[in-house]
Amino acid sequence: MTPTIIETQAIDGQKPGTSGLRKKTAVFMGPNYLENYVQSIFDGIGGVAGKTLVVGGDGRYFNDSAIQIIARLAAGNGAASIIVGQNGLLSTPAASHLIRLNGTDGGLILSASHNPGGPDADFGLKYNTPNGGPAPENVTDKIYAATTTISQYKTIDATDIDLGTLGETKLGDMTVRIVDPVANYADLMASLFDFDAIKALFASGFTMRFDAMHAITGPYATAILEDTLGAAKGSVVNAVPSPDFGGGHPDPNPIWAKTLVDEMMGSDAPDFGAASDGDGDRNMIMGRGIYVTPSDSLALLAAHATAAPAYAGGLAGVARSMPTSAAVDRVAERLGIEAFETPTGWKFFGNLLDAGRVTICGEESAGTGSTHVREKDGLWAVLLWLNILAKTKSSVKDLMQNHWSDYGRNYYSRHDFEDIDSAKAHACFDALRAAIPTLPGQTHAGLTVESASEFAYDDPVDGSHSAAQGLIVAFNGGARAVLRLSGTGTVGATLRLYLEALETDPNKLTGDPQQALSEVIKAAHAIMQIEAHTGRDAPNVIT
Ligand code: VG1
Ligand code: CO
Repeated sequence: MTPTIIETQAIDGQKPGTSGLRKKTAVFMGPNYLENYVQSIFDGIGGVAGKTLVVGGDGRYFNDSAIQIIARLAAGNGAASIIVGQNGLLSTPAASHLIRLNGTDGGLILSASHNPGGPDADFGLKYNTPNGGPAPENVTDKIYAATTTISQYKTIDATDIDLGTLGETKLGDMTVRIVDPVANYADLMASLFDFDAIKALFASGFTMRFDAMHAITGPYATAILEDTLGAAKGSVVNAVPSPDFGGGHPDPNPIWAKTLVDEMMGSDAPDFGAASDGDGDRNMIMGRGIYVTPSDSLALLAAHATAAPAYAGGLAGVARSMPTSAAVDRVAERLGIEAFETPTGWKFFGNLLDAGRVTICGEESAGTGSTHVREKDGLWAVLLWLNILAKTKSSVKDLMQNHWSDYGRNYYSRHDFEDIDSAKAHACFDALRAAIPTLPGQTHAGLTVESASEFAYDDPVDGSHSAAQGLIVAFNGGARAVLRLSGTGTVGATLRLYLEALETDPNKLTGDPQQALSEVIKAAHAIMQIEAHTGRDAPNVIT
């Protein structure tokens, strides 16, 4: 079938951020916006003629129409085939798995992840490479360059694909395979974990609540937790993905998953609570009466991973993003394995995972994952926790408290100042950057600055260099404050202030993090002058 060539013009601002391109839905639906970006992805990766791609998304508003447009462009560009989740749905980790399982030339994931969805909210698109992981910077740079010089795109004249029917069809000369979004992923999970032990745990009366937040993990969690592992019916709530996530904000943290937090802190709390985000790659973990901070969850999973068959032979190494607490580093030290510190964003873990240098990695933003795919994976983290709970026969609270007694506790919190005027946020950030040389030796709120630096990363596998990855102020005694500008927002700017202090006194391990960090918070504000720059004296989200 002869492709149709459509003339177009470059559109400003199609620059991928921390995880793909995210914009207001209306922007993505604007004339040629999606078409330009998809053609630029294809051009940036050297064309898709004869190639196979996985395509799927988190089901947010515009997901299905966008897939039809992408399919026509793929056919117009001569792709051999596309593998699409039924009804256009695929969680991000499931898409990563399908890319790897089928040895495809990568995939397109439609999601703005934890950002809200709907006609007035956010949409996003990212390209994942053949290893199943988000495209690294050298690839996204080429894609962005292509968006600035594009003059035409190739599509075909064809009617929509029937996304609802499983099986193979044709779109022009291209084969379209519609697959069950859950089945292969569920098989993968069964191959990693001791499902019999988890079944026995549920059979013994263990209770859990999983909040899918009206997003993509609903069908996955229902199939795996309830139908396969025997969690009581109704354990999974908000399980039907909706285009606007039930009007909510599908970000699994104590603010947006407050209903779950209230239940877990209440008198009738289940034994275990969890939630995932819009596209299924994040996790929030709770026990009865306890919220597990993502950095602690990463450390605990690393310490106990051998409970699961997939990791019984031990871990090759671990990695965390720079702003993530150092709790996992001390586990690695004890285990005698390597620990890596990478910039924010999953794309930086790919090389380490591919090279077999690390087995488990994670971020403070509730992302945890392993070698099984090349994305963070919310349900995977939940299942590893369940496997550990089944094997140790401990409660979440006991596991965490024993962990802190053993290793000390890295008190940790992230304060987000969202929706700030972009110029003001950048001025605040730039002022701190400029002050770096003068900070060491200064004392604020009783804390003396030991060092201040801007984080840069040299990838130990391919040697690539990534500059400007966040500002670190380290204090004597091991506490630190980190400042970053978010790369996933769609309006204004978000300043993220990450706070951490290590406590090893056995009598001070069960305090409130905001209390334990109060000196660091004061010192950070004195140094960073966030209020003077932005007019905001308090964060609007604390995790
Ligand atoms: C945020 C998180 C980061 C995460 C990224 C994508 O990025 O901080 O850790 O990898 O979102 O997660 P930023 O640049 O806004 O801080 V997801 O689940 O939104 O794809
Ligand atoms: Co996500």
